[in-house]
Amino acid sequence: MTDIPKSHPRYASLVARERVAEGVKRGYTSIQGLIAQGRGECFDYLLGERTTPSAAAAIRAAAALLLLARRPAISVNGNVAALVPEEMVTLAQALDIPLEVNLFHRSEERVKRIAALLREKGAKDVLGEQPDISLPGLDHARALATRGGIYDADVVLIPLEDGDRCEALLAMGKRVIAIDLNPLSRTAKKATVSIVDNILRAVPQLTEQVRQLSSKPRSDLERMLNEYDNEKSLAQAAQDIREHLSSQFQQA
Ligand code: PTJ
Repeated sequence: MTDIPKSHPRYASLVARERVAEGVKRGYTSIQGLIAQGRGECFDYLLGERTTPSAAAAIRAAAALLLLARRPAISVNGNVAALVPEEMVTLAQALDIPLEVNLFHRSEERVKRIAALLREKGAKDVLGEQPDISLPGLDHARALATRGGIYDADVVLIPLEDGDRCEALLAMGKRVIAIDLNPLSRTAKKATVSIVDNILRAVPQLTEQVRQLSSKPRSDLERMLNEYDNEKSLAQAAQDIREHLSSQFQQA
């Protein structure tokens, strides 16, 4: 990887870029993943590269939803594997649930490499290498699922994807948590809870919230979830972008 000095003003963003590039070199990440990272970077820039208060509220609602779930599951794609492999393993361990590799640009080699990476980072339960069923209504590789994992889950975390799987999962009666810096994405708009934040910042905070809320009674978690409104949260993200932009131009 390119050696980026910590003093560089764009250190965090450059390190993320390096991780995704490294993911491509090591065979975890698709070449298209580089473009997806660029789109994410752009929205992160517009948001001011921070976890906004509305994203923090979404993270809290997502933690409540995961804790209320009977059987939650987490989906991992090539960009997620490149950016936050350890953090995803820690989240799965905090919830005692499986990680399932699910790819849009699927190749068996890439699935194997991602699964091996997650196991190397300490994951006990990794699914996705032998999908045994398809999600109805999707005719691409993201439909492939595993019984006991995403297919049987009642709540699914789907970070970094903008597509039709969110709708397919909702149509099956599941609730969906998205992590997506683009508040305009189809997935962000459709998901039950959309965290508009960089996955690098969001996942450690999500794990922290899961730990903090795990001792709360279900009624408190249900109240937190009922108070959350995804449409309002996305509108607030758009407002956060407008405010950040105008603050930048006022300073100039
Ligand atoms: O590994 P595969 O084959 O499953 O492919 C993964 C990608 C990401 C290439 C695939 O899912 C894809 O093409 O995704 P999209 O449609 O580009 O959507 C990715 C979304 O994630 C976009 O809305 C980006 O803004 C957002 N995004 C990108 N990087 C980040 C991000 N959101 C949060 N944190 C990021 N670091």
